[in-house]
Amino acid sequence: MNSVATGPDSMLGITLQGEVPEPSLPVAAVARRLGVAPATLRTWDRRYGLGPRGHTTGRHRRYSPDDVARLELMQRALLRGASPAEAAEYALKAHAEPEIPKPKAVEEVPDGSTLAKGLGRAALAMDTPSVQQLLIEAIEADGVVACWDRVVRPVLTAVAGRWAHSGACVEVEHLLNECVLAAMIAATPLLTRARNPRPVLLSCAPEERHSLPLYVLRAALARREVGTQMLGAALPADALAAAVRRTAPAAIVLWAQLPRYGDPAVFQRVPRTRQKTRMFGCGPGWAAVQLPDQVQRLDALAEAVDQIEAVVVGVRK
Ligand code: B12
Repeated sequence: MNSVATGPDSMLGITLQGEVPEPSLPVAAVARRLGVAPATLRTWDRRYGLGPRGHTTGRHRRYSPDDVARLELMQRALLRGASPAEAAEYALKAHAEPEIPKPKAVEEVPDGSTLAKGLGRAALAMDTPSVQQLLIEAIEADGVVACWDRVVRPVLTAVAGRWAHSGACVEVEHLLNECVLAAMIAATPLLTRARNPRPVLLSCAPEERHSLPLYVLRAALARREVGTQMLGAALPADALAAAVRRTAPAAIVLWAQLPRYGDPAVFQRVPRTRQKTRMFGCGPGWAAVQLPDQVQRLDALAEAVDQIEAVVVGVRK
């Protein structure tokens, strides 16, 4: 198991299971990677303390992944017009050596990617432009499902772990939540001609405010030209019934994150329509309850996209 001190990125305690620590790099390699002159690196070290932490006089300088991460933050801040002093201060603060002892819960983030580490760092630094940029890059690179599962969720879990342990980071959770919401809405193509004649209704269970996964699902379905109707957080049961009567959706997806909001009775209150409406229960909030027979449980995003598409438009050839 990795020891935290040598982990590639200790900011949010994000260490990948079984990961081989990245080697440290000599000045020339770091200069090449950042596209700056070696002399600049020496100046940044001398003037701002942005040098190799483990360097001993007389030995060749070697930059650890943490050292390089700080330089990358310095460079990104410079690119955004900060003065060298401001950029250095930001980089040192945003990637400070962890003084706070890390609670066990946040040390292991299975499946976290390099982008996830970058997102964790930027979120903790409350660096909205970098958070937004990283989300755009992740979605462009691998799509909304991979961005959610491999980049966003590991960081949400790490932030939640820190909140559960110390009560800290609520501001980080909210910032991340709003940035992900905006990124997923921006990644949702407007459908003029959806493949499904009747919409897929997406909503949270009554009082349930964890709606983020529904925005990811909507973006993923829209990218397959499956049209949805987003009703969002905490939809009262009678409003759900009214929406079904008015739109006769092909399917209903109800999200419950918290067990206290996973009450199966809400499905019984859905009125029958002339045309059949398939119902799905998604989220950990339904985990501990028996869902009505006509309701299908979906446990993963990718599976949900496939299942819902298959139900409302048939499997794409
Ligand atoms: C963002 C967030 C919020 C935001 C939600 C904003 C929004 N628009 O969604 C806000 C700030 C509003 C919020 C509020 C609260 N929250 Co909150 N929140 C979170 C947080 C950080 C992320 C939620 C999320 O989207 N997770 C992503 C989930 C879905 O990922 P996952 O669990 O890894 O997913 C698994 C499955 O669900 C599935 N999956 C993932 N995505 C998808 C998508 C689809 C379509 C499908 C089918 C499956 C699927 O695959 C995964 C592997 O099995 C979680 C912590 C966490 N990591 O979940 C806390 C968390 C859920 N919240 C918690 C709490 C306690 C609250 C509050 C009660 C706090 C308070 N006192 O006010 C309120 C409740 C408000 C309410 N009425 O619902 C606790 C719940 C503890 C518990 N009992 O279960 C958590 C776990 C934090 C913690 N560490 O304790 N929260």
